[in-house]
Amino acid sequence: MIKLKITGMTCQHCVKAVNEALAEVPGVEKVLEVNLERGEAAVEGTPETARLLAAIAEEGYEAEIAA
Ligand SMILES: [Cu+2]
Repeated sequence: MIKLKITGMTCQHCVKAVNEALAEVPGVEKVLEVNLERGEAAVEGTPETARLLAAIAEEGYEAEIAA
């Protein structure tokens, strides 16, 4: 599982956009959660982390890998 910290999400539309963006990254088997309140997301699979971050950035949010 890869956990991400995401800043900039303000509503369920953002959650949906992030969810769909993550799901399209090669190597992502499943988006486990995108949490608006905590600004977190988790995916299952073996994607390149740089591509996860880029996919979120393309939607207009900032992301980093959560330790
Ligand atoms: Cu929104």
